[in-house]
Amino acid sequence: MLTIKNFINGEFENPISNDWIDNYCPANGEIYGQTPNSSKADIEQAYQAAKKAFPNWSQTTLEERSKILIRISELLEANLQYFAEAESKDNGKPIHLAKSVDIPRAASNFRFFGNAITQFSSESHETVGKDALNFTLRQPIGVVGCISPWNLPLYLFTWKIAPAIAAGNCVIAKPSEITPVTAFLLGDICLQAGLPNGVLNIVHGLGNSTGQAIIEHPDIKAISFTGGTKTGVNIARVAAPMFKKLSLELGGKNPNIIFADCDYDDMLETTVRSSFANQGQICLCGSRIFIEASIYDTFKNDFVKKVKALKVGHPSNSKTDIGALVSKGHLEKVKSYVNIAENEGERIICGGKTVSIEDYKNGYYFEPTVIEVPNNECRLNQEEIFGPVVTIMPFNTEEEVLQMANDVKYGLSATLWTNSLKRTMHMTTNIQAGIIWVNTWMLRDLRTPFGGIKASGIGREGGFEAFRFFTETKNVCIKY
Ligand code: TXE
Repeated sequence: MLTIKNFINGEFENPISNDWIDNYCPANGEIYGQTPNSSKADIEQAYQAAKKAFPNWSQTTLEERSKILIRISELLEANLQYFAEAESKDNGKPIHLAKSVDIPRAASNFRFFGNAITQFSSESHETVGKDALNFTLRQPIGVVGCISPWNLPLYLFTWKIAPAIAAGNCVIAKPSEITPVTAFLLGDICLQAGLPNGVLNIVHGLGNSTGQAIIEHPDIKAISFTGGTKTGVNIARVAAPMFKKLSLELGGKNPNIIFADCDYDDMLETTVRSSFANQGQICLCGSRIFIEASIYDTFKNDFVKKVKALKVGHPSNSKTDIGALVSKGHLEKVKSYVNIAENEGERIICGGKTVSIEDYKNGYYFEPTVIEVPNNECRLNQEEIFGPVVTIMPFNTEEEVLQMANDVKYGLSATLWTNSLKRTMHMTTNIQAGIIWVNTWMLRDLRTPFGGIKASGIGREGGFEAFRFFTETKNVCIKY
């Protein structure tokens, strides 16, 4: 049985209240670990450690900070197999995905922000005609909170932590209680890399106890959060009276818009990935697929053939395309949407059922599912399912599909398939989303702004945007 501990002031600690949560393995449904359910008292202990570390850390040279972050990155790379196995076991994702995407990206997060901080600079403005010079300082905030979800556990956890500490802050970070293991293992890597005690404190527990204690703490001045929209609403409500800085990356219901003039084979291959990668549990997955009517039937046949060929299996099997969903509760949620589709009379073209895997009968497996919907107003097109379920429907004109793409409360990302430049410009300027991919999906450059609009959140992560979030801006005007 694995016992996960909090990492506070460079020490591994039990929760003060001695309250624990079971940690499940999604591949077989068995309990294999215990996670602290930390309380206010643990958060206070972490806060005191972070507060104590801040004066020195914020004055550490950029070269030194950069060196430590890059060392963390190298240590993650050196332990790739170990971390990938842990991530796959904890989350249910195929091991090859954890090994090729999750852990390499966690390492890249530290390397990228370790390098980027050496290039981040302040601005100066000469106020011509008034004998004055303004300069703008961007100073670390102090103690900040980072809260991350279960779908890309170490990948998203480090996406927040790396820029926060690179910018000179001290951090209290909470991974999802559903996938705590790789965050726990990161503590040891930080010690090996020589990160001073208290700079990063990793505290485990449930959202409504540990998470709530972080957001309610009056001296944790900024919160970077990725997770569900409902949780984001609660965080905004709690944080507003304290004027905390907030970055909220929330849910999505992203359109994947396919025009007949696209590169068909490339589109088909990528659409399978953008629908079902990571069991469809990525906030950027294109879960509403709109296809130009002239190629609708061809697409439907070809797509379904490819989806049926996807292998649902144990995450450790190298041939597995679709692993286990993250939890029993989440499996139930995904299943409930298939029931809704049936009740609403929508056509389930393939999938729609749980899968029983030999020797792992209690695992949380679900078939990749394609549902044909009659309109964009149905619940399946309006609500985030966050699993291996996509809808398809035809459209006739640009205006019609644009209207449907935007007629949803979310605005995270969109994917567009076309070879027309004119159409690309018209669509991309009018789609309501923070991130748009044209003729590709999930092609990431860490310098670019990342985040959504509408119910998908506020603020942008990535590149210097992340440093702007994790710093306070101060302007100084000197009259000479
Ligand atoms: O997310 P939660 P859940 C969506 C997806 C999914 C739904 C719910 O639709 O089905 O959200 O997932 C912490 N104060 N996304 O319930 O609860 C929690 O402990 C402070 C989209 O897992 O939002 C965890 O660390 N923190 C998404 C984190 O918030 C709180 C990824 C996310 O959990 C808290 C995941 C509170 N009161 C789910 N309550 C994306 N955008 O990528 C919970 N938390």
